[in-house]
Amino acid sequence: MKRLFFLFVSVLFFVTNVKAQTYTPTLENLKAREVFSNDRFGLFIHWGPFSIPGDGEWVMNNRNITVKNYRRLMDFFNPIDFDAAAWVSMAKNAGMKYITLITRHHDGFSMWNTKYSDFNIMNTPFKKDVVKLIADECHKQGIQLFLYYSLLDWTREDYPHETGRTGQHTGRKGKGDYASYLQFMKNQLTELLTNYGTIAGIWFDGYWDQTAPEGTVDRSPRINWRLDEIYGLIHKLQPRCLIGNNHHLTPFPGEDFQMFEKDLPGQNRSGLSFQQPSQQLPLETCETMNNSWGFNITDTSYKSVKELIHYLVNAAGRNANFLLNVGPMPNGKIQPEFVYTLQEIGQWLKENGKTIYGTKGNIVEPQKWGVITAENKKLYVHLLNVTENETYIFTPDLKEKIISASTFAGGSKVKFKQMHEGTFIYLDGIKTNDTDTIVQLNIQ
Ligand code: JFZ
Repeated sequence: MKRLFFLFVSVLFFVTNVKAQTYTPTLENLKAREVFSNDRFGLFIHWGPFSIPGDGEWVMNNRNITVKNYRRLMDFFNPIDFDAAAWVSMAKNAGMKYITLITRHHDGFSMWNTKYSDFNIMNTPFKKDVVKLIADECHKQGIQLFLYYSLLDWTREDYPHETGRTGQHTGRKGKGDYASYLQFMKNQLTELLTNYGTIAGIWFDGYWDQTAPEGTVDRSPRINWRLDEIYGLIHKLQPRCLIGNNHHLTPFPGEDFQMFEKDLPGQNRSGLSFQQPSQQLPLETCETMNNSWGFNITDTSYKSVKELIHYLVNAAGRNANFLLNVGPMPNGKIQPEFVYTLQEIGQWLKENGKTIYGTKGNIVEPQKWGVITAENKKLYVHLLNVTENETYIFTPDLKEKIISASTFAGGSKVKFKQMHEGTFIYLDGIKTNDTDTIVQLNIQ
């Protein structure tokens, strides 16, 4: 009898699991994935009361600030210089096609008018719904909006904090209650997907709080997140809304894109990216302008315009979007160093965007000299690292027959020799560019 019961339970478990594993994206969702893949460049915005101490968005955890003390920040959040229109046009002028906005980070503060938590923007002196201001402006200026939403919460009592890797010193005493926390998240996500127009995607983060660290063999979660319920709700409310989750694992059923943090797909320099790039889903990689996501007043390790353009080109060459972050200041302004860099990238994209937007990558393995992007009957060979005395580069495995080659800028003829083993492209006589010399190959 007991045996039979176990059999019954395992069959039931199997059946429900199989059900959870099936996800058939709608046609409009598949279309949205394609649009997203073509976008190639977006703006990540980490902003909230955590910006005030000028010590990054992890300040609550890193400085062991209790919930009681952290709540004081709510009384200080009054960004008098915030101008949603200026942020959105800055992103557009940088050549970005979407914005991914923090709506609620690990500190649990909600940047919109939510009914489900009093720890929200309406209870600051600012008293304005930031998600609404930015969403309206994005819709007006025709740029897509993704919302970042943290699964991890350092403030709420019902978040299963006992098993969490972080947020252990915020003064919570009670026991977590995941059923209650899950309901809270569903309520909030329903608000976000109902009151702010079309939401292009939801960017989840914090799953890893309930697993052993990256690089550990067993990364199974300590709680059952029941993500299928959350994903189902999102796709029910807005079927084309793309779901991504920064869990640093192979994508789960129900997810529509795969993300990498501080690494190009296939790389693992950060120690966060052990996962293999998906062959089916659109890819995205996010990176910071200095070394911080949220505003950090002492972090001046700004990446150069050239480095960031290289990151964008390298991402496109690996079939991935680049989500570039800014951490605006507590007054609502974006620091001039970031504004300048974005302007310069925008200028570069005005001239060279044709070789990035709507292209495909992974034409050949990334090479020492750079990468190739492809569009229609054209291949764009991006020479990112060639020295002046190099007289040719060699690219392996081009399947298509090259008809002609020229520089993308200026269109002067480029000599090449295509053979069975690969192709030589000769650099003598062509004007190279310190950032990226692009050779266009017209193919059959
Ligand atoms: C996460 C956030 O914690 C971070 O604040 C930022 O929003 C970034 C985009 O995403 O970064 C991580 C993810 C995983 C770990 C640490 C930071 N981890 O596993 O320790």
